[in-house]
Amino acid sequence: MLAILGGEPAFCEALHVGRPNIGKRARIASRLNQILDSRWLTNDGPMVKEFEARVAEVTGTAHCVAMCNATVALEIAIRAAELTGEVIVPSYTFIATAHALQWQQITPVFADIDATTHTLEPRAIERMITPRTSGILATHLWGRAADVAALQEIADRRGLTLLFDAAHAFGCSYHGEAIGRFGLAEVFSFHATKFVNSFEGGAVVTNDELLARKMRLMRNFGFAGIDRVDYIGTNGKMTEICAAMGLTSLEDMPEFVEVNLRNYRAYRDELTDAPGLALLEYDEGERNNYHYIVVEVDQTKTGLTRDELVAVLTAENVLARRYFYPGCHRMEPYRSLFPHAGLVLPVTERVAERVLVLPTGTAVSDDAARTICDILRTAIAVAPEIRQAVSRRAMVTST
Ligand code: T4K
Repeated sequence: MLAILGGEPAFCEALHVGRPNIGKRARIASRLNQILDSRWLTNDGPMVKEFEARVAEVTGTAHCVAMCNATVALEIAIRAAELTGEVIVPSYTFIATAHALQWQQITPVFADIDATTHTLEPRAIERMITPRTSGILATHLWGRAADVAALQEIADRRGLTLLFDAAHAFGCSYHGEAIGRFGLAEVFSFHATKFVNSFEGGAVVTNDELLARKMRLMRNFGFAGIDRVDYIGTNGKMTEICAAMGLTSLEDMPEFVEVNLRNYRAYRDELTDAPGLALLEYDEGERNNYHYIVVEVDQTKTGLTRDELVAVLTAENVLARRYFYPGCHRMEPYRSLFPHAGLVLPVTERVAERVLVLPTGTAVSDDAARTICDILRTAIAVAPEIRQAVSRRAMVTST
């Protein structure tokens, strides 16, 4: 019996979305010892340099500038690219994409997404361009590439700079070419919850040498030498310990992909005939990291809302997420600044109400994935009972 109806939870230990992939411990430990022995802990040390070289190699880019996290990396990339005024972004993304602009007084202008890919819809971008627009910052959501060719065509035709938030897309490709090589620059996240992690970390990759040089100055207070500051800068440096974790994660990438792919296929097979649950599929002709298991819930067929299914899973100790609900435009400061933004974001609003992200990664087995699908299918089969149980719970918690 389902836990929400009074049964025992399927899992004793919680299964989280975002549980980190941990590379080989012995390698992490030996790198840590190397760092401690060398007494070089941060400030562009040897591990950071090695990490940058490996990331540039994997992405086939000329320059990689590692940073303390992707949010700072986005801020620095935006500043180094000299974006001003307004920049077009999706609202259906992590809040950092918008904040990185607003933080430096650049207005994020939210454009709608494509209902199938969940990435920026090129025609929606065209509608939002004004004389103040200086660029487009597109997200490769769930690691699936945005419509790079269409975005580049618009950027070229309208004289805009194109940047990519590639936080989810390390190790992925677009038309067979590694993500990292598109637009003026692309930004990866190596946060703990990402496919490849460095505890906290991020990087900008680019083929533009001048931009890379500027970003190196900017991430280190603008220092161009001892006692010499050439530029306004901040502290965006990656530490040696983070680079050590990042290097170890990079070595274990093939294993992470293998596990993610196995889990993705288990979810796909099990959900094929689940009414109202559509798994977002990866194009197996591309390189993918398969790091996000994304399901769209069609309430008219499941008889349950996405949020009711989240309640069912939570009772079973499966901590699914509603990424990226409710959309940046419904969060502050954007909700107050642009109270009517939703009017031009119908797809964003619909997708944000329907998406459910399920656990995967090396902390999750394919058997666990099958059990999760079983729970979902069982819940749908007894939808009226579930609805009652969820509303009873809501009443109890509100009194
Ligand atoms: N652009 C995009 C498109 C992004 O998705 C992100 C980050 C960024 C930019 C900015 O990158 P960074 O500046 O962070 O490098 C999490 C991550 O913190 C965030 O990095 C990530 N996107 C976002 C999608 O997910 P929250 O608010 O969901 O975090 P939290 O604390 O709720 O954790 C998520 C799940 O992971 C939970 O189920 C718990 C689990 N978890 C988390 C950590 C940190 C673990 O099991 N172990 C851990 O160590 O944002």
